[in-house]
Amino acid sequence: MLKRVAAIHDLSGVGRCSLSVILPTLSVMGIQVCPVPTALLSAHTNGFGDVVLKDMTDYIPEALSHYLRADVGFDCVYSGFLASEEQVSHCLEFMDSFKGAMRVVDPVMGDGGRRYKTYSEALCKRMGDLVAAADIITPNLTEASILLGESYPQSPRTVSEAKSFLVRLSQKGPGTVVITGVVMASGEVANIGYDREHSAFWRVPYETIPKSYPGTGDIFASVLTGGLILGDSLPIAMTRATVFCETAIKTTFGYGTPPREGVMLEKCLGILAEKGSYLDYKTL
Ligand code: PXL
Repeated sequence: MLKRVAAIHDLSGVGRCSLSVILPTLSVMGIQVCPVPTALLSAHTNGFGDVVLKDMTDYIPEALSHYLRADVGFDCVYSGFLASEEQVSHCLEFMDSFKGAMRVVDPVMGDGGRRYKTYSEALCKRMGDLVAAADIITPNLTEASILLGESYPQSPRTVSEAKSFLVRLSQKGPGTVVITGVVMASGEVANIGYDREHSAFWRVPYETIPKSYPGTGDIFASVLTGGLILGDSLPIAMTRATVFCETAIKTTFGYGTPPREGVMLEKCLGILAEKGSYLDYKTL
């Protein structure tokens, strides 16, 4: 049987982020994705000016009731971009309704040290409640700082600072924490991870390019989630996700397309269907 994921994210028509990239990414990995849209947007909120946004807050509990009536189950509930504070409660209800389902929270709130336009301080605060209920979280460094109530670190992180970030986030609830885009004192940029049960810390360094593409965090979290659902260990899932994002970013950079269009996922998805060897990880 194929595994099934409920993906509670927005659907943005242009700019390759959220459900527009999560659906093909998890599908090509052999996982069924059932979209639960939190909002419909004409485009993501990073580079297209004033977007059209239809809030889907009321839809989520109605969809959940239907799934429960129809005896539809999920192996994983995975949340991302939320459009209102009430949606945090709706995500928690969703997670509580499917006992044993893996709870993945990508606490989408900002990037590059800044909150996204639609994220109020109150919504960011509520995101902490969702993180507390998660098994796995995948913040970038901006989101990790918001969750910890700290300012965005301008300087590189030492190994002990990086470990402290991971452990303190894990103390909020999730047993597995992965932080993306951490500039390390060694000069490396890495995705770093912590598995509390095994007291294991991991880092997967990657090469950066001088451009930033929206949606790459969504792709990273999807590949990581897919890998874990398929039985990858944490370091292998992190490596699979890092290598895929690096490939998609470098492919796109080579074509010189505008960053607001996101990465050229269509050119790269095939890699995910192949059996790769993902052993380039290191301990942190
Ligand atoms: O990729 C994160 C994301 C998701 N959804 C929407 C966004 C963004 C980032 O800009 O605007 C609508």
